[in-house]
Amino acid sequence: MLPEIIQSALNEQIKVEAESSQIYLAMASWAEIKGFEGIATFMFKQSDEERAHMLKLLKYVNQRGGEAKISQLDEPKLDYTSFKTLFRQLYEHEVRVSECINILVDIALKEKDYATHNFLQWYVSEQIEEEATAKVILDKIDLIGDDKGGLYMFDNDMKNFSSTA
Ligand code: OFO
Repeated sequence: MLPEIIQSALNEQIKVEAESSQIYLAMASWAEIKGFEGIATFMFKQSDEERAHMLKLLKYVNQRGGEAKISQLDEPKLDYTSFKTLFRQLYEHEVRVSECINILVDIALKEKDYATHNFLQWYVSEQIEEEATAKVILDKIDLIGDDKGGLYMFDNDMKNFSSTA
């Protein structure tokens, strides 16, 4: 059985992952409308990955005899000034998600729930990758500056850019 405190913390994280999926879906749709085909492809993929993270948690909670909760989600509030601001927000969002995961790991340790602690290690590694990917993308964007040709190439590169295996 899952301790109550762990169940509710994991359910909170289910919501966080679902909101991440919505955020990247909103970014994908914006990029598609603006004609950034590669960025849109990348964001749609990110959105799918976050949904997979959400499902993984949901299944774990149920498998441990708990009850996964599906919460109402808030509409993503994003600054759509440019694709640069989108990627900045993506990075900042991933940093916040990492903080949530760290808090969860902490709770699992305090509760001596070693199964959950072990389960969460996958998310710890995932966040390292996602933060690193977001950083690489931000560095690329800085390199491009206002160069239109660079932007074209960047958008093209993003089609095959994937954060995780
Ligand atoms: Fe990138 O947030 Fe999921 O784990």
